[in-house]
Amino acid sequence: MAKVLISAKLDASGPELLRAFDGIEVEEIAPLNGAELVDKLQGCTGLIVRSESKITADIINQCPDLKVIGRAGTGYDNIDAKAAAEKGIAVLIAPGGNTVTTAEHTLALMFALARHVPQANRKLVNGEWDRGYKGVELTGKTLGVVGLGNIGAVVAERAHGLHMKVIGYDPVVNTERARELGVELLPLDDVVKQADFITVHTPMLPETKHIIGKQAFENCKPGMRLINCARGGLVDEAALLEALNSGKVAGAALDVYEKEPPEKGSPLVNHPKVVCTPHLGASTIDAQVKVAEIICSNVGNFLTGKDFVGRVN
Ligand code: 9EZ
Repeated sequence: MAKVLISAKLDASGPELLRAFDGIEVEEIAPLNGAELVDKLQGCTGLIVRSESKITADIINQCPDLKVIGRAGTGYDNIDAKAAAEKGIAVLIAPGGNTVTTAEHTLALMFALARHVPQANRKLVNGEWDRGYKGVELTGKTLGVVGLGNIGAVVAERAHGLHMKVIGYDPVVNTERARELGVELLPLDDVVKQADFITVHTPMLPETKHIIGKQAFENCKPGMRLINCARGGLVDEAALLEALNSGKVAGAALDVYEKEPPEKGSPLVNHPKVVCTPHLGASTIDAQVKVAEIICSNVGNFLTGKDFVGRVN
């Protein structure tokens, strides 16, 4: 009997799928860390976590029965996948479960940014009837999509429905795929020069750190608006603050931050030209159901010798 420990709060549909596998026993507990987690993992062949548990080499080395670690989501910064590989432990993610939800949050923030929705809402709640906000239309504007993986591609597709012109930069996407997406592929500098709105959707890599920084804010159109629903480190926050204060950048919509949560009173979070949310990109009921089902069936398939997807190590 294989035992899988779920150290996370998952949508019930996932564990239900996992329990339906022959020969798999499931225990669900709150997200644990350190010695407490090691203790619960003795005798377990599978582990499923979200982002709360840090699966270090130290933990991995103390769990000799472990064969597979599932991450209910897509990023896996909280799992030492290399240390796992060295012990022959597979790390699986739930590819695709968050894609549409995160793309939709990007669009929500783009609309909010274009029409100052949060700022106007705040004033009205505070008893002020201020009709002075002048937004901009999205129709006819150019959207620059930096990173055309799964999420970037959905954003691009939806933006066409809004009658935006979509241009993009991604060194790993070929012209054939770009044509399929209806996106004009350009060097990053040209995307930055031409876009009215820029949205970033790259993975966090050494070469993507501050991919939107001082240089981008120098080269961009005056009045450009920036959206980041991907990773905090992709945008240089100090350079963004300067560009907002100088007036070069008209606004920014942020769901992610270099440090999460940002400092209380952060000048960016409190900036009148910034609309922001606390890393809610993947937070829908629908995505949580999908992610739970994908990771649980994936771990179940792995442990019963069936086809699985999303191994990252
Ligand atoms: C995009 C990327 C890297 C990148 C890397 C991968 C899908 N995707 N996109 C922009 N895997 C640098 C700049």
